[in-house]
Amino acid sequence: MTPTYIMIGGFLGAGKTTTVARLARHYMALGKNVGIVTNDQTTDLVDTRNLRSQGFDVGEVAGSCFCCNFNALTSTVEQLGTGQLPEIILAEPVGSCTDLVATVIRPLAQVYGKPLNIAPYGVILKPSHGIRILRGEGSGFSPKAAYIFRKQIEEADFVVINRIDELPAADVTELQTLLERDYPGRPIIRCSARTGEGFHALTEMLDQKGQFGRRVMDIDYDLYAEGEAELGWLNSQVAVHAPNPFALDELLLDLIKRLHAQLVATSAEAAHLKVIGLCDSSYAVANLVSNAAGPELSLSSVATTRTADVVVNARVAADPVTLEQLVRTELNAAISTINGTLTVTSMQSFQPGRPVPTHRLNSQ
Ligand SMILES: Nc1nc2c(ncn2[C@@H]2O[C@H](COP(=O)(O)OP(=O)(O)OP(=O)(O)O)[C@@H](O)[C@H]2O)c(=O)[nH]1
Ligand SMILES: [Mg+2]
Repeated sequence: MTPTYIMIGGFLGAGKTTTVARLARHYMALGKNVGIVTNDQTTDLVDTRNLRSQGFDVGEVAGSCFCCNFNALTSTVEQLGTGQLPEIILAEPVGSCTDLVATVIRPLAQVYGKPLNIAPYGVILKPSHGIRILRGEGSGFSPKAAYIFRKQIEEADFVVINRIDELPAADVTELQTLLERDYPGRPIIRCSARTGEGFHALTEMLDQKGQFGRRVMDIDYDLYAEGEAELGWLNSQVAVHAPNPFALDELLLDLIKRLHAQLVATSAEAAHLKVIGLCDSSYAVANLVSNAAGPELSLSSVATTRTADVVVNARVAADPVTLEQLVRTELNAAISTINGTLTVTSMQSFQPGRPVPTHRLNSQ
């Protein structure tokens, strides 16, 4: 059977990983083998740990985006499954990437050389920043980062308005109107990756066959590179030890609240700040998708422990040196509340470099 490649795009914190996990459960419930590929510009991905903790078969492309290391994407795909490729391959690109039709989807169809069904390319719209960008208001990011956000939608076969479980109905209607105004002809699906509301429409859309993955765009790579470089990127992993058992969920929430307070105080807009804490067989995840939205515990462990590994991934409109200082300070502060000690296993902070795609195919 020819494997199906489903790539779910969208801005940082839009809900890609949550959607991929729900889709994986959906296809597994139908009896299909599923493999997932995650992606980041460096190692220590919260998403990989999160999805593996949920029991999925996950391969990781860490160190560059799918578009800039196309061969790593295909070799990672080939390592999924046992002996043969899974029937469903779910791929999550980096949330600051665009031009993925020309650099990933067309090359998979035209260069890869092995048969794949390529599903329609869906992009998840992140309401917290999206509504401000589509209205033409300040989003907390510069116009260059907003350019990336808009380009992501432009190349989509369909757009998903996510988080309808919490969005006011008037905002959903407004988002739909703004999308229809600026991107006529894109099917729009309204759903909640968290509750599953609207998911049937998403899986039906993904099952469609036809002329998809063909919206190759004109794009200004200078602007794209400058927009990406305005984000500070930080991935770190620390080992926490405490003399007495502590609640893992509370530690993560305390840490993300502290980080949020500092971002607000320094007017550094969060694109996505995510933290996973792992102990024994339990794990918890806390997120901040925008300064206005505030922090939340998205997956609770209900665990008490004396030791945990904590992985922090931060994508923030701030320079990476400032971001690293802030994360180090707040990690120490949060861990001192449990009288714990902290060992930094890894700490990488940087600005994303200019995207230089392995392939860029204009032809349809
Ligand atoms: N309320 C609500 N929260 C959601 C929904 N989808 C995702 N979230 C939350 O939004 C946050 C970000 O979700 P992710 O799935 O990690 O987003 P992402 O697009 O993978 O983020 P990056 O990989 O960093 O680009 C998490 O806290 C999720 O729990 C939704 O439909 N409703
Ligand atoms: Mg993700």
